[in-house]
Amino acid sequence: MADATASNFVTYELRDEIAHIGLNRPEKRNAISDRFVETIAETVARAEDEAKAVVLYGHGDHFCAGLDLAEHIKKTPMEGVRGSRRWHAVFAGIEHGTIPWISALHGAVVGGGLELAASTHIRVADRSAFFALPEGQRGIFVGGGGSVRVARLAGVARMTDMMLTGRVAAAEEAERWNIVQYVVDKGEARRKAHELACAAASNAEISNYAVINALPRIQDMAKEDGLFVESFIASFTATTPEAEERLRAFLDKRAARVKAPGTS
Ligand code: 1HE
Repeated sequence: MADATASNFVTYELRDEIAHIGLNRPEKRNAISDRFVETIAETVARAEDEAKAVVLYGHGDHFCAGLDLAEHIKKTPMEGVRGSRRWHAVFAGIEHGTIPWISALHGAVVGGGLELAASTHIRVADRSAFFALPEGQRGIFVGGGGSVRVARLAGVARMTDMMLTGRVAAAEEAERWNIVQYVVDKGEARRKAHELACAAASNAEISNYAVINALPRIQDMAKEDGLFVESFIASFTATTPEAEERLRAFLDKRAARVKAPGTS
């Protein structure tokens, strides 16, 4: 472990150029207050400066219990709007930044915690993880980007069910619903997320940037517009000096081959 630092709400350490960012308010199940959001914003900026990828996890028994409900009582409508827009801006810094984020999920991944996880690029859950959107039970609505990101991952029908009925998904169910991409044994999510982050960090930076920024935007475009944009990004990335070197390394048999699963 190198450069381990802890600030209010978040721990940060750099391992193999991967930033490990830990939500650190376990006594409140990592519920996100206004100050907590600002700490996340500062940590996003630091990771962008120093790391090639990020592993995001939660300290204690849960990833994140969502919005700090204690703080949310007695807000004015405009304070609510500003708060929600701030979550949008900070989470957009994750989703549309320059480096891949992998979230390692365990315990409760609920409300704003699920919205935070949905703004990362790959989600790994251990078998203790459970997923819910209890906003309806609290008399509120998603405000951290869930209606866009969770609905796109799981589909509007599933998200509607979760919000109307309080349905809670276990890790395997969340994998079937496309909310998470990997399910691992209890306690293994952070190790698996680090392995995936290292794999992503070994790619060309410009390819990673294109994957995390172009792919979601292209999904929002008409088919022909998407194909048009794709051709420019393909050409731009393929004509960099780094691409030339990586392509040559493959042709000179200096680069690893793609291997079938289960072979070494
Ligand atoms: C909290 C919060 C919170 C816990 N805000 N304080 N999120 C929710 O509706 C989920 C609410 N939380 C829970 O359902 C449970 O706490 C958990 C399933 C996550 C964990 O259960 P457990 O038994 O381990 O912990 P606990 O005893 O319920 O909570 C421990 C303490 O954390 C307790 O405080 P204490 O002073 O009595 O010790 C809880 O009050 C506190 N705590 N969760 C504030 N969320 C941008 S819009 C997003 C909208 C949403 O996120 S809505 C969903 C909110």
